[in-house]
Amino acid sequence: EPGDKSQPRLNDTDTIAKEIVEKLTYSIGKTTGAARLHDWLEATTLVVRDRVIDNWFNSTIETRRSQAKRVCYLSMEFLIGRLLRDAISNLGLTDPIREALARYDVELDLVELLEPDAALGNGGLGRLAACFMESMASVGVPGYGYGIRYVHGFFRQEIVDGAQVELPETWLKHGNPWEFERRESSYEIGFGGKVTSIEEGGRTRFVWRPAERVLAVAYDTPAVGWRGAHVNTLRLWSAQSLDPILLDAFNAGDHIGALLESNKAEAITRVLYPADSHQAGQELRLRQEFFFSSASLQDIIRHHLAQYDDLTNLADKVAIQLNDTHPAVSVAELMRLLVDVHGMEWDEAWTITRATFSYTNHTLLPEALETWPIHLFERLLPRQMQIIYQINAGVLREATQGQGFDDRTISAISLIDEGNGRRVRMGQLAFVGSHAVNGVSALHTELMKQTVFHDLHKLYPSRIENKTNGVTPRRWLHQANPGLSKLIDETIGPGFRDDIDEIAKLDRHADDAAFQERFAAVKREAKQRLATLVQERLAIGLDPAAIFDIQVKRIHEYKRQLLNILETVALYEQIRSLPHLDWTPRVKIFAGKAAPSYVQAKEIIHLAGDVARVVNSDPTVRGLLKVVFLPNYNVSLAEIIMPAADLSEQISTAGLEASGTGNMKFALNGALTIGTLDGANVEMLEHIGEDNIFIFGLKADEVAKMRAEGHGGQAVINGQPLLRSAIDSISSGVFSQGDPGRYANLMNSIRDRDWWMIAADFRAYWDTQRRLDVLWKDRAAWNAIAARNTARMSWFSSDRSIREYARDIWKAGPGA
Ligand code: 26R
Repeated sequence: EPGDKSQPRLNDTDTIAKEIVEKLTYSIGKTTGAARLHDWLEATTLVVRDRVIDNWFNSTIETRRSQAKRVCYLSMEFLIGRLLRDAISNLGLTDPIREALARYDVELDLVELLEPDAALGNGGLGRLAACFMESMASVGVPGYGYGIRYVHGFFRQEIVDGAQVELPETWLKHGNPWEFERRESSYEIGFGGKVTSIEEGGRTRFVWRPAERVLAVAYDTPAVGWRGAHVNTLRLWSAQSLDPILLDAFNAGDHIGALLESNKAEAITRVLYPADSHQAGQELRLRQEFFFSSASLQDIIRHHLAQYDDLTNLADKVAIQLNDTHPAVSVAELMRLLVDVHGMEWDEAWTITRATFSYTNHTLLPEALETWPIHLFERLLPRQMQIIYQINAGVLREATQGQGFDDRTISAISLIDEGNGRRVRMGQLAFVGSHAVNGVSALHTELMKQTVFHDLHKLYPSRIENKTNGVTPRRWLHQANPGLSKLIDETIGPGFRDDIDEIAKLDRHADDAAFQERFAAVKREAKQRLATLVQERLAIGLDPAAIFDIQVKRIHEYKRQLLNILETVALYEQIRSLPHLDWTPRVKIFAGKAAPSYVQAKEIIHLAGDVARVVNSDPTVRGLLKVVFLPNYNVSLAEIIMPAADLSEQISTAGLEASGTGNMKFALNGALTIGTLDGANVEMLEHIGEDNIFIFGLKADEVAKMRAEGHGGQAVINGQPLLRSAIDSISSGVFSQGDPGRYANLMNSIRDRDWWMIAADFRAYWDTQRRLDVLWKDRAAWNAIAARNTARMSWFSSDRSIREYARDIWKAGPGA
């Protein structure tokens, strides 16, 4: 019986070695002598996969048997990265597999490196979804991730002549052993067409007749929890044409035309949109959003009806989490399915819909909030548009009856923005269609109430709550940092691997000199690993004795890589003019991708590279300052970078970073943080303690106030010679010889509007950096702080986040 726990597979080295050779022989058709590293990867993956599948069946059967409530996490992005090491580690197979491969002179670490990095996401939101999948499985929440199986994930970044170049990413090139196509789980998705109505038993029934139909086909990937106890499913949808070839056209000799429709259908899931800053309003993006929303909801309903008589108890048996507004059209689509397809009364359907959905907001940036032109929405999704009008009428009725809602507040609440050529506001739709709406850090949640959702919050005052983000300690500590994990094992025992809160026991050791030294040795090794990578990829030599000062994340004005670069230039100039001072050696490392159409972000990448070239070739700062821009930042690179940082840069303009999760990965791995009081940094300060984190700069309310008062940069710059000189050098072409105008726009934006408070925060940032220089010289003090960071980060585990969602929002999972 497959999945039968009474006959568990053996996990000793002999058994594993035998199975790997068997897979190599019979599934791949290679002898051990002829096998290439890729073949070993495939064989190893298949052996691990068998064990995953056993547990997967058990989990699925158990969820069904117990009629447990399921959590469906709808997300346009799942930035899962590589899966083999995660599965091996969570199943406790690391040693036997390493030893089994070693018998054939194959190194597990090298095999793992060959797996493509699945980059089905842009950044924070997508990586959070991946951490949540792992934590749901680890905590034992029956979870289903629903998303899109992009053929091309997030683009590969190359730097050519200093500028970012985007290249297509092809993770499926060699096939994907982790996914299972489920042809039987296919659904039709409609677009366009007409809505007709029929009178039926005193009730008007609406029928949508789409002009186009596309097939959504499911691909399932198992998500393995810690110790393999629970395995959940990530179900990604792929678009296929219903008629692969239009026979009439084909037979008439139009061979190309016969394929047009299938190309158009399959284009829906071809590529991930690489923008995370400005919503462009592209039709294909709206098609993607509806495509995966409708497929997921049809799947959820079919699943439900296979187990229960009708849909009246839907909200008791499923919770659907909307990861930002990208799947927000689901609110209208579920209403359509309940009312038009399953014949439910509007009011009952609305009650069920609200009770089923909840919504997480991940950004307050006005330019990133999704709205769709009414004419586009109406053309593509005519019935959903009608439903949105009807939902809106109900909400506005409630508001008009409420106290203190004037015309301004009512138009702010409306799902339709009448101001900008009439648009559908997806945030409002997600909000009113959900019983719970959450922000991703305490500060962000507070700002949601004060800004974007101010008026909806007044109408529904108990709907918004906070759920601070977290990261999975399995990937970001156990797997990424085996050296540190081993040291923790040896210091406080292995209990922290099952219960991350036990890591707090390290605190007692933070002041112990012997422990500090071992902690520093682990850090040093990780830095050496990163230095080797930088040497190999960029031919830049880094000294692990220097502070590794790292900022890795998407390139964005609000994240202020530019502030970091200006401080680097100022430091460079100071070292040059005062070379005999006792400078602390530093390595400044940057990595991150810019949205292809984000001009300023691309200029920032160019500037980082230009500064790196000049600084790294200047003998006067040799041994004191190095600058590196590492191309193609992704999950796999992050796994090498996080353990190697001494200093983590979390320096966004206060009020703009919803949470941040890189901040958590760095601190967990013993980096000190230099940061603003923004996002989850605020809560990190509370947990780590103010002596162990380096906070500087304006606070969110001060930023808002200065912006309102029309702050500009020039006056500040005039009073700060270091900043002034750095800006002047960049403007005069010191770093862009032969092209002095290259950074004119970037520099002028600081002089004029200083919207991101770079000039305003420069001095505080510089001073804090110099305090860190001094601290570095007292290595015991630095190491003690670093160890306390690791000891005090357990609250930022995504297990804690998931338990809070499960308890407060989903009412699902163990103990529900
Ligand atoms: C609409 C479209 C252009 C778009 C906008 C924004 C697409 C994607 C995004 C990404 C945003 C929503 C995002 O990733 N936000 C990040 O979410 C993380 C997880 O909650 C936070 O840690 C991080 O602060 C936030 O920027």
